[in-house]
Amino acid sequence: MATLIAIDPFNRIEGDLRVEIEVEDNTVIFAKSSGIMFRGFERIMSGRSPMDALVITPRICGICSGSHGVAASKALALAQSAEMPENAYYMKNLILGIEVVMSHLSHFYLLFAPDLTSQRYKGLSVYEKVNHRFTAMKGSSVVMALNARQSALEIMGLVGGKWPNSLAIHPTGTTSTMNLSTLTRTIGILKEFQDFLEKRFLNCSLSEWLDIDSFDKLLKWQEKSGHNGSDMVLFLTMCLEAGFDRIGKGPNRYMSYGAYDLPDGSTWLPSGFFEKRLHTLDQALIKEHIGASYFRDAVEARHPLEGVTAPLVDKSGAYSWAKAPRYEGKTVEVGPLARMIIADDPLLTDMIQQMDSSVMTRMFARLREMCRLTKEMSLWLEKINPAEPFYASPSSRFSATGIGLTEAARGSLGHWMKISSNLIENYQVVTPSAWNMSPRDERGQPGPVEQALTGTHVADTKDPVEVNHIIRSFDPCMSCTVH
Ligand code: NFE
Ligand code: MG
Repeated sequence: MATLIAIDPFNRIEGDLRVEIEVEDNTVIFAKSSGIMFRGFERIMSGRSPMDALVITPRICGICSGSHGVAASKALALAQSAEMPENAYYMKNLILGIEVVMSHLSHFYLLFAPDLTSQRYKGLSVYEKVNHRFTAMKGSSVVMALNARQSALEIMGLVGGKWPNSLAIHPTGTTSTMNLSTLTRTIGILKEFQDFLEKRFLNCSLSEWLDIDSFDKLLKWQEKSGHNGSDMVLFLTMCLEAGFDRIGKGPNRYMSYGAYDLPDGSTWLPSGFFEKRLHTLDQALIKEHIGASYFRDAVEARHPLEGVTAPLVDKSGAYSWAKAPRYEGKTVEVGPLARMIIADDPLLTDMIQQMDSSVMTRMFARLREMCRLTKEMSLWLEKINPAEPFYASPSSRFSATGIGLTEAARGSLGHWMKISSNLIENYQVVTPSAWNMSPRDERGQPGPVEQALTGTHVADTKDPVEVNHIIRSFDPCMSCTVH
């Protein structure tokens, strides 16, 4: 007989998530991911001035407000045909980049790592060390990571004015600026953050770590560093001993909108849809489905520009306040793993070929991106010229549609707005966790997390720690999902 396990609330995440699994013969045979609270931000937006999106949408979430600000500003920029001075590209990239780095750091040390200290892992060679470094709030590395996070927050203050809910992000640039003194301070604080990564997290230079371009080389680096080395070596050893490379296989389809716009019209991270190989991304192929979501509509799926948010609390068969976004009708995974594959990161591309998508590859992609971004941010800082403008005068006229696509810490984030008579007629937000934590669609296709959980071997149904690892490897945020 199947055992039903409900994890509700799933702890240490933003927002309210309920996960139900059915376990038979120690194997998950069915999984359900539910967003259990409705927030209604999309309904709040109708009838307001388009520029209000810059103030309201960041408040969708306390941990990715900068990403929502960037998406809203890009949607407005398209609707206004706005142009930005060069400095503003780098300022916005720094606001987005520092938010993502801060999020990845917090995810690893504060959200994911506490589960590694479980009694379950007593037999592993690294158990004592993992407990010493990663015990919640007290572990020696956790304390240091909290200090590094403080440095990241200071940088955010310098580039974005405040966090969360910076008001500096605009379609025509940033209202925050830098002079020589703030620029020098920011460079210094970023160096402090990099010091933490190099001394504690990696125990080698950022460049040496980023030069590792295959899984074989990663294992050689691990051997050379030894167990006393770094948090990264410890985590790598733990992943392999505990089998994190064999749990949490997702849909193996990935999407990235591309992010970090540059003045020459390119982006630092490329966009794409990956299914067996890389395809050009076309946002017109996105639809949100509502078969198992508490919403009513005459049709089962719509492109976000035509999206409808009409709650129906007692809808039969529904189990989530999240809609179910699909690309060409297919489930796709978004997030750091998707971005690293689409950016052709050599280490992650090799790892995914050797061990498929898993808790381990998902975690490594996130940590890899944290390191890549830290290096890139120092280059963006060098490009800022305090003597040049950061902001251009905006136009007060808007065309009929605005689309703002970017990459938040957890994955692809899109804002779609329809404007008529200079007011918002419809505003639809599709967040990363809506993609990853989505419920089934009308065809019964499970969302990525539901799929990743199904088939998992659960050693102890009273303490399903494997299930926790898999869910957390996606870094869910439910405040965003149900917005
Ligand atoms: Ni609420 Fe967010 C991010 C957005 S949702 S955290 O990153 O957008 O997944
Ligand atoms: Mg939405």
